[in-house]
Amino acid sequence: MGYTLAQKILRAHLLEGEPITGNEIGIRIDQTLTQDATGTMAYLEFEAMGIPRVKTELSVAYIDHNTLQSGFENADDHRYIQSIAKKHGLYYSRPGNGICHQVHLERFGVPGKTLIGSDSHTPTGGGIGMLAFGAGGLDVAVAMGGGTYYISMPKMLRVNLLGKLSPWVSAKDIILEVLRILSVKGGVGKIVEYAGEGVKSLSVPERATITNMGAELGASTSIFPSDEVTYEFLKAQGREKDWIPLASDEDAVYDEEITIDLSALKPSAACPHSPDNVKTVEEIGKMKIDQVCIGSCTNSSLSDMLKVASILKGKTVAEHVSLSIAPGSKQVYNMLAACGALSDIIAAGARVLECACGPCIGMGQSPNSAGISLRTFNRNFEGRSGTKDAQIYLVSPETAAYSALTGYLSDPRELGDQPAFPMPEQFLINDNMIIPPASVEEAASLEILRGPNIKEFPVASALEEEIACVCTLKVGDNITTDHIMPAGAKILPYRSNIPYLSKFCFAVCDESFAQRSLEAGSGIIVGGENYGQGSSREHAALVPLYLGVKAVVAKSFARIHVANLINAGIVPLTFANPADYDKISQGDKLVLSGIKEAIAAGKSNFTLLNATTGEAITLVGNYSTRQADMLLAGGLLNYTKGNA
Ligand code: MIC
Ligand code: SF4
Repeated sequence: MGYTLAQKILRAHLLEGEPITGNEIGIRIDQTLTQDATGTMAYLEFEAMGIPRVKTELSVAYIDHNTLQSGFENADDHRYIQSIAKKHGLYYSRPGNGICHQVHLERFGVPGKTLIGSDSHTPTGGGIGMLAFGAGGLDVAVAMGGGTYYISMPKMLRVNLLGKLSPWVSAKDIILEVLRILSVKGGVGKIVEYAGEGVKSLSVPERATITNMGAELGASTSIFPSDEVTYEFLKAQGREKDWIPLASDEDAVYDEEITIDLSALKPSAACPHSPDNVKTVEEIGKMKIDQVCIGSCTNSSLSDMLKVASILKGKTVAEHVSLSIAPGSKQVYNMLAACGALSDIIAAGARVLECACGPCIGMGQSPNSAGISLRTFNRNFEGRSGTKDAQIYLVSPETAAYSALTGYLSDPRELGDQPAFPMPEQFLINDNMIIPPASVEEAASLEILRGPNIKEFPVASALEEEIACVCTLKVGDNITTDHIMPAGAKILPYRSNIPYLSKFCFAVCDESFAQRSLEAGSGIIVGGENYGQGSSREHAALVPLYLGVKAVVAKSFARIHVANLINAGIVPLTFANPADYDKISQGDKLVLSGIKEAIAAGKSNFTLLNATTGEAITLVGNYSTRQADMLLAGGLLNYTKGNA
């Protein structure tokens, strides 16, 4: 029996465990990346491990999220990360050089290698055949130190692509279709592999748009084969030496398969407030819009921008619309300038932003009250834009640019014939904004530059015999990390200041949660399905830890978040019977007696007593031995110290 592409890469990197679906396996990580919003914490954790130099083949620290410097905080964090990178053996991508995933694809990604990044969209690397995972900062810190990365062996899902896209229909419309079919939970526990004759017709940036938004499926990662298209891309980046051909075996066995006929797809949009709430532009109908934002790690490649420029050329953005455009990298920006396309963008009235995440993470460009915003981004969670009642629609660059001109959500197929946008034979290569690490000798004398915004981060204590506390919060299905620990321009500068951040924990759902938790001293959170979907931010575990949260009981969890909870020493449990969710109300007194003994004994069923109602509820916690030991020790840092 043959193997799928992902299985082959996993097997080639396997360090521990049997690669049987659902088993915990440990793999070797070749490359890591961090961005600045999660990076500061990841490097504080790396420092706490006391390892002088990264042990990966390549580690890169990017600055792309917290680029708005409205106080000293972000600039201080940039300096801290820069000094860490130089001293500890990492490459440093300076602010202005671009969004981590776009730059990594252009300059560093290698087919067949493993990559983990402290950002949930790290699977973008799957566009060139890398096996790339989003992870919490602590997991990335461990990998930088040469440690094993653990995942539960995923199921394999094949997406069979047939035919070719019609003019003005885009890679974004493909992944929106996958999201429509599978939903934001549909990829949980799975690796999504793209295959079929349709693959050949997709360029690397198009493939990367698709693997990028695999994060929104909840998938462990997504991957395309490495073929001639990949070769041409790497060659144009001056990196043909990095290319190897990769594909799944003919007789590979998949757990699931779906087929998409590319020629049948139409321009689509993910409607508020979920990336899987997908309808075609036709179905949504004529809708007046207030804002259009083009960019983000999903859709900011040169080809995306060239399409946008050609649509905007010689026209003017509709009077009632604000259009912002952020090219994904300095390479893209520079090439747009060199070929004159930037001039078309500027002339049309677009507000050109620096190469960074920007509006995608609420760093500026929040829409007007109840504003309708079309964005080429990957997430439209409530409040994420910075305007609580804004209505965000996720669309392709083609739909975005054309709609910006008409002022209404519009179908770009109305534009008629589509010109060709071939990939350049040679990208403009200039790595002058990537600083290499210092030599080992030089590194020894380098100082780490710390600003006053860096505060101590919480570390759990060893698990107690029993957890007895109040349910301090009960929430519903699909709670995102943007609910748990919101981002945005006002809060993001405090990612290295957990006490300050904690004031905003769950503020989108319940503004009094933080205060109530501090007063209670300890608590249990109860959630529905897919709790913790979205970003990789470990702050969504560290901040609740700081606020005394001991356990989270949910119907199901998102992959990265559950790993972050365990790393932090918070016990994640699911309901044996999801209907028991109704047997707990906020404010109930809950008791998990004998939890320590049960986890130590390797049990997977636990009894929770609702002391307020007197009802007993069965909970499940299927921990590997390593995870159980981490929970007993009070998180990964304590566990690692204990094993040192
Ligand atoms: C996001 O898109 O939500 C982020 C901001 O990139 C996060 C990381 C973070 O919270 O810093 C992610 O996707 O992991
Ligand atoms: Fe940045 Fe948005 Fe991509 Fe997250 S999703 S890495 S905030 S561009």
